[in-house]
Amino acid sequence: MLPRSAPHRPPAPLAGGLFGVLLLAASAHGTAGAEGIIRGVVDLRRIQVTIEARAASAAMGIPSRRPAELRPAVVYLDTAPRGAFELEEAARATMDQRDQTFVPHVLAITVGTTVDFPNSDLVFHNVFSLSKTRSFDLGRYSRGHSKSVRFDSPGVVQVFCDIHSHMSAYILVFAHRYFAVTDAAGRYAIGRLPPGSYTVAVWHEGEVRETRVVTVPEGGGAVEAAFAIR
Ligand SMILES: [Cu+2]
Repeated sequence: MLPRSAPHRPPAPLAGGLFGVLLLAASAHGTAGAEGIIRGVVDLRRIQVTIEARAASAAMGIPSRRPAELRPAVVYLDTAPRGAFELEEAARATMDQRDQTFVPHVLAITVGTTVDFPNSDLVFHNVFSLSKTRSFDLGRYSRGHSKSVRFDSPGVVQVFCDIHSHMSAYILVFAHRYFAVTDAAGRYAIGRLPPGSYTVAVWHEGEVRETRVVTVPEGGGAVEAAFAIR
């Protein structure tokens, strides 16, 4: 069973201040049973070029192993509907260490999720985080071994390797299930939404890049919301 204490916990302070805000949207008056979906594309092309150029010049010889599609955005509701905090089951997720890269680069989970950190490389890694949301240090371990961390507070956790300074990743921990990581084409979809107005936030590489109020009409249905991150 998952703890149901998440909504009563004060939001974790975060850069940007938006992430931990967990307000309840007025949604009880919608058509009974009507559900909507907010979906669209986050255009990351411009910012990816910038990031890759910066990384290439900063790394000086460390080959970039991350094509643009592996640095996805996360789209989420800053205001979650009623009932959003009734998470059904304890979840499990994986962040692999492969080719001296965390895979995936961005992992989005709900509170109470345990993340496994297997080492799939021939070299040792030492996964750690100094994040206020959840700090940990897994120590060094070799190929075929794994350690896990449970995340019980919402917020952003930046993950590093103590041995390889070019390794980094993000884990976004949500107190509700209304979030989506963009796919290789930048698409996202947040479904099973009661009618109402929601603040949709787009996060990318440690920052909230844009927020916008999107309304799911009384009758439900699909609402398109496109974003362009520059
Ligand atoms: Cu490493």
